[in-house]
Amino acid sequence: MAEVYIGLGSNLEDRGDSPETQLDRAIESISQHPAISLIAVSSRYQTKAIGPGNQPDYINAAARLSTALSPLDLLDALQQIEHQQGRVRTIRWGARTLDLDILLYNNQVIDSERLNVPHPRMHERAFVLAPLRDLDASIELPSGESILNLLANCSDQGIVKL
Ligand code: A4P
Ligand code: MG
Repeated sequence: MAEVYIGLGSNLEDRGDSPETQLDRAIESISQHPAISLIAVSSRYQTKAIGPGNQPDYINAAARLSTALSPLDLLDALQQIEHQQGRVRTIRWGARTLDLDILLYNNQVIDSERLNVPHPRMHERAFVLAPLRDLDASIELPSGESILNLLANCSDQGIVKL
C-alpha cells in the first residue's frame, strides 16, 4: 500500500455547485473508490488565485490516502473524478471546477511525461503546504526538506483558514 497526499482545489461552480460543494463531492468520490482508502482530510482554505487573469478565489484542501494503485493508475482515477465534475481543460492555470493533484506518493520521485511527483510547484505554494501541515506537521519531501520550513519561507499569499 502506498501512502499518498493529494491537493484539492476549486474556484468555479459546476452546475450550480459551489467550490465548497465540489470539494465535498470529490472527497465523497475518492472515499467510494474501491482501490483507495481515504485516511484524513485537512481544513479548508480560501486562497488568492495564482495564475492568469482575474480569477475568483480558490477553496483548497489536502487529503491523505492509502492505495494499492500505481501512481499512473491513481492519476487516471483522479482525472476521472475531475472529469465527472465538469472539469474542462482550457488554459493552463486557468479557473477550474476541480483540480486534484498528486503531491506525494510514498517517498518516490517520479518524472514522466504525465506525472511529476513531488508536485513541482508545491514547495512554494502556501495553499498546498498549509493544508499538508494540518494533516501532519512532520511531512518531508523526498529531498528531506520539511514542509514546515518551506511554509515558513513562503511569502504572504493571502490564504485564510475556513
Ligand atoms: N501532471 C503532472 N504531474 C502531476 C501531478 N503530480 N498531479 C500532469 C496531477 N497531475 C500531474 O494538469 C495538467 C497535467 O499535469 C495533467 O494532465 C497531468 O498529466 P491539469 O490539472 O490538467 O492542469 P493545471 O492544473 O492547470 O496545470 P498544472 O500545471 O498542474 O497546474 P498546477 O500547478 O496544479 O496549478 N491558485 C490557488 N490559489 N489554488 C490552486 O489550487 N491551482 C493552480 C493549478 C493554479 N493556481 C492556483 C491553484
Ligand atoms: Mg492539476
